[in-house]
Amino acid sequence: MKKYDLSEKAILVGVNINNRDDFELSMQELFSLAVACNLKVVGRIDQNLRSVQPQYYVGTGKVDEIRLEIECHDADVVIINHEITPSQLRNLERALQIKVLDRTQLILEIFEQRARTREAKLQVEAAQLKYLLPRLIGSYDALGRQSGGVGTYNKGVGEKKLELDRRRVEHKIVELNRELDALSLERQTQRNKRMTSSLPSIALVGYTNAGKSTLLNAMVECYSKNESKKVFEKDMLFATLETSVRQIRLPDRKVFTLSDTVGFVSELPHDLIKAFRATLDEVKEADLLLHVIDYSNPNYKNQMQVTLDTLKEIGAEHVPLLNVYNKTEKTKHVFPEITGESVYISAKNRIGIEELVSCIKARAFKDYVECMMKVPYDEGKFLAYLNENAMILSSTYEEEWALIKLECHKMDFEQFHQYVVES
Ligand SMILES: Nc1nc2c(ncn2[C@@H]2O[C@H](COP(=O)(O)OP(=O)(O)OP(=O)(O)O)[C@@H](O)[C@H]2O)c(=O)[nH]1
Ligand SMILES: [Mg+2]
Repeated sequence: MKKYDLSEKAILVGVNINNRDDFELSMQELFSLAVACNLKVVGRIDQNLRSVQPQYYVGTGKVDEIRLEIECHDADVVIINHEITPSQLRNLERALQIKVLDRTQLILEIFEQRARTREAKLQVEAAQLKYLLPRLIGSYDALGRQSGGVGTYNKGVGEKKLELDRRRVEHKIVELNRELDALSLERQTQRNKRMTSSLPSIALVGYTNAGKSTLLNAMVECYSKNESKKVFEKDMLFATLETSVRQIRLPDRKVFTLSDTVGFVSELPHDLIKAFRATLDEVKEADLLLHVIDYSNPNYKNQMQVTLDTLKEIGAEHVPLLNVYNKTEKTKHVFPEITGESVYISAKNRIGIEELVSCIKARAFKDYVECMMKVPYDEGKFLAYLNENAMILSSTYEEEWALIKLECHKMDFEQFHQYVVES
């Protein structure tokens, strides 16, 4: 697919159906998506309609207006604020004589530009091909159906080529999915390894640009010796595409894993969500989700709903959720504050991190018990296990055994009950 650079000029086109109050915000978001795709936005055309028009998405008169706008700015691409049908795309490209991208394609483009790991690249490619499949026909219009004729053996050149290509694309999708399944299995093995170490796993989820990566970095800065473990954060939609997992060790030696994940956006292409299912398994299998919200965004409520809907779509609606209202310093809300299932913080200014941690502890470590164990020195393996899997609070060494005050998972407590001297 064609790449874009800042020298390419884009015109945004949006239909406001029935005067939606969030129309302006959604056009602003389209602007940010275009910028994230490295395009320079030079113009914008809106139209109020009761429903989108079947032929061109906009009304016929608007098509002329868009054409004028293109000429006026010497634009290279038109971006539509919806997913349009294959025939609307074809009609618009023919009428305007330039490239037309819809919202879905734009998001796919951004993902393609950002994908770094093999898995992310394959996931994006699979989603792109699925998007392409019903749209293949447009590219072969020029070849036409010259031969006309009767029966399938007498198809036009264009049709035959199209069928061949369609089969090739379908085959490629199957191949990609096979490779993705293999990678997903690998990921599952890694996750299983992590899970047997019984550390609680916590995942950051939320709308794109809410501050998930900034919060992960804040936690790493506060609770990890190794600052090189920081991840990429930026004021740009879809800064993060790959899941990163970090170990966080709290001062009381409680340890958990924290994963940063890809952000969500309204109308995130369905195939893209499906393609990213392996990466998002991290979310589905977490013990706790931190729903990071850009509280300073006037559209934050809508964004929260999009996140909840997307979580449902990936099958993660059962995982306990803590609302983390971020960027609170930009609002009038007094913070840091904890209320019920919500905590108000500023990840960038590292304010409210301790409050957040206390909320995490109350939820992720509720199955932990404090006890005293007496472990003979010849049980070296068990001591090593405790070091790895329990929070050692203090230890005293006597002649034949160590007396260890610790906090461990309820399951470990029951399994190793013979060592417990006090609880
Ligand atoms: N004012 C303010 N800005 C913040 C805060 N937290 C994060 N940001 C900014 O918000 C922007 C996005 O932050 P990221 O951490 O990259 O957001 P993200 O949720 O990881 O975004 P994606 O990876 O794109 O989904 C950056 O410019 C951050 O500096 C905050 O508490 N206050
Ligand atoms: Mg991020």
